[in-house]
Amino acid sequence: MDTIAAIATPLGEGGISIIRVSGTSAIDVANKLSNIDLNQIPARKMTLGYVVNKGKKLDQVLWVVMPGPKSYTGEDVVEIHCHGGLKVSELVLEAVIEAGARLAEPGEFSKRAFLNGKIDLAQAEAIIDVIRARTDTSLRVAFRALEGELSETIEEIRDKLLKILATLEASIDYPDDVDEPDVDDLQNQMIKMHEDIDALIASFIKGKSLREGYLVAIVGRPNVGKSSLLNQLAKEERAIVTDIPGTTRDVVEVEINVSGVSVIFADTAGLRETDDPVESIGVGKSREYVKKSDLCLWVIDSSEPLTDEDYRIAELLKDKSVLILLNKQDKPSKVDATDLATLNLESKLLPISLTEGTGVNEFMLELEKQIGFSGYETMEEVLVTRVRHKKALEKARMSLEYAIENVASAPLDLLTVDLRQAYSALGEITGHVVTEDILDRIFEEFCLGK
Ligand SMILES: Nc1nc2c(ncn2[C@@H]2O[C@H](COP(=O)(O)OP(=O)(O)O)[C@@H](O)[C@H]2O)c(=O)[nH]1
Ligand SMILES: [Mg+2]
Repeated sequence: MDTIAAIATPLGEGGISIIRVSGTSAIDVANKLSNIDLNQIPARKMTLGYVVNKGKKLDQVLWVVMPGPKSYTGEDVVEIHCHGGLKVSELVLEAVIEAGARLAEPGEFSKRAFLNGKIDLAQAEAIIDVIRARTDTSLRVAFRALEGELSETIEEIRDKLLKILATLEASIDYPDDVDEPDVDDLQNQMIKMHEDIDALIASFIKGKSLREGYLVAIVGRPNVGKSSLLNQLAKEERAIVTDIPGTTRDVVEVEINVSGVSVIFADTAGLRETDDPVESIGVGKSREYVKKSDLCLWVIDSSEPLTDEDYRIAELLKDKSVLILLNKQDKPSKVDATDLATLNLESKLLPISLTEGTGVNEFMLELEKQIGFSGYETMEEVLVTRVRHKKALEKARMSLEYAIENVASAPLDLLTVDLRQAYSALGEITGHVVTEDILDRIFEEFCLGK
């Protein structure tokens, strides 16, 4: 394949910067710029030298030559470790391009690693998850996927499917020599596979929040204590708290690790009808956050009776998962259980006083229960973290369901059609079955130089 190059380290000032070159002529291209013969230096060891361009020394560097197939991409790879400055890495990259390499597209190194069979598609996706992980738990999950845990689980199911297919096909092709397979046995095997796939699909709820993080919108009327709640969670004054309704106009986001899950808490403008143009934009944003959030914390001022605004909020939150915080418990309560029942929300109610700090621990425990993720280290469960994987599993499950339903009545060759579909749907996850545009979409998300 043609030779590609990119800066593999983040752009900025640092100790070193690595320019990575990969492709059929990687060593030849790099050799044009090296003061030492890169064909003669020991493979996969660092050798001190210079990058020399048009007779001028550009930088003192460490050269590393990794001949394929024992390299990240499976092709010949050269790494140039130069000083970690913006200009110097830029000039070295330019020199490499002038010497005959092409600038790599985002994720192109990893794409080549996939195309050359160094990693499967689920592992390639795990690489980007390792890089993007924000908490120890999400890092563990991504790393286990990179080590091939998910791929192995999928391959095991595919192997079983293949065995069944082979048995069925043998009895279709050689009806005189091979007995018809036992229907009960076939059905049991398929039911077991169906259960395994079901469990994987069910793990997506947890897997998704671990990989993508979680968005919690703090909503409610003005002046109920939303910003006070955000500050309490952030353990610092992140949002302005005053007794003037309409203080918060823009959304203030704080990221917090809630037992392994990276959670963004968004403090929003109080929901009310307003003539103030700035505040009204803020209220519009609050509504958007409600829509895109995974959980809403609805703060209610229990020292004031419910208003029409509260009923409008209840309407807005109707299809969301909601925790209701009855704040200002230090003051005499004007809201009772009967009032709250009229809101028609089946949400958990938590009494709290943000100024006194009462109820805060109970609230944190409830939050951890709803979104937290502890004990992953010791867990055997393989997690599905990507929509792409979940969709493929659902496709496989559907084909398997057809097969299970029809196993007793349908002709054998019809059964093989369903099973083959399940087999190929699962193959999409590991990349055994993949189209060019799916590949492009996956590697587009990567950073340059990876
Ligand atoms: N008495 C009492 N006042 C509170 C409590 N929580 C917040 N407040 C006060 O309520 C007012 C509005 O708080 P703020 O957090 O700005 O509310 P927001 O408009 O919903 O963001 C401020 O004066 C807070 O000090 C509480 O638990 N008890
Ligand atoms: Mg506020």
